[in-house]
Amino acid sequence: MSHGWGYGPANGPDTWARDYPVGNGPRQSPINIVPKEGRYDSSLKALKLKYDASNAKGILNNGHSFQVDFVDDTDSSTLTGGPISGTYRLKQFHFHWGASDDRGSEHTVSGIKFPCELHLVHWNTKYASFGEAASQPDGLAVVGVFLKIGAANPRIQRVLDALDTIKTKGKQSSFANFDAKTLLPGCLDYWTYDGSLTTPPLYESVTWIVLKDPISVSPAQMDKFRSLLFTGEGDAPTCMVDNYRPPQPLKGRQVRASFR
Ligand code: E5Z
Ligand code: ZN
Repeated sequence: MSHGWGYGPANGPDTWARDYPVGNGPRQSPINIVPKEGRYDSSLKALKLKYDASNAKGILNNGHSFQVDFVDDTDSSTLTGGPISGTYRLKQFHFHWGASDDRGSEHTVSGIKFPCELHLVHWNTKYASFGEAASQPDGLAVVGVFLKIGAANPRIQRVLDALDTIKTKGKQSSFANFDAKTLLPGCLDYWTYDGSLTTPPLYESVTWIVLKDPISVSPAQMDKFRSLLFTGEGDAPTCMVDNYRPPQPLKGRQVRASFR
């Protein structure tokens, strides 16, 4: 691809496997979750998220989404428990969303799409760095949280207010003192399965942990996501919307549920 991967007709998800053949592999993400086919596993532990607000570092428009980045040189913001062994450190969170509220999530539940999906990305500290972990089969754990339309969510507003400072691709600004745990729903029941990055390089390195319960955002808050641009300053502007990969073949994988 002469212009790199994206979400348009010429460089979107249907084209990615040409440059990233693992995109046709056995454990690609996202998937459609069919609750009645998820097997309750009583051996699954409760998720433990220990996040330190002071690890929040910056916010970046990477041209595909925006991400809030965290300092990850100590074990002060970690994910343990759930389906994983050992300790995974929080690296960043980001979102995927639609051009309208009838689509935007990557995972679907019984074929139903949500307007947005939050991904909290963690790496396994048995490896030396995120970069090393990112291509290992047990390297990453991503917690996925669906957003649904409802009441305005005051806990996400500070993130949305920062988007004015990173409208175009490549812009970043400081984003300090933010506890990502405030973005999670009250109940941490989840589905889990072995999958991949949902963007190139599509590495099959992710233990997916998808929360059953969504969080709420208002229609006006969803519109704020759509005020970002895929394009850089000085380019012809293209709104950052529909930055999701559709569900991929399950290929015999088992989805487990932490709840009955
Ligand atoms: N949508 S997602 O949660 O599946 C997801 C999460 C993280 C990435 C992509 C999708 C991601 N992409 C960057 C490319 C990468 O991190 O994985 N690079 C790894 C190598 C590296 C130094 C990173 N080397 N830093
Ligand atoms: Zn993602």
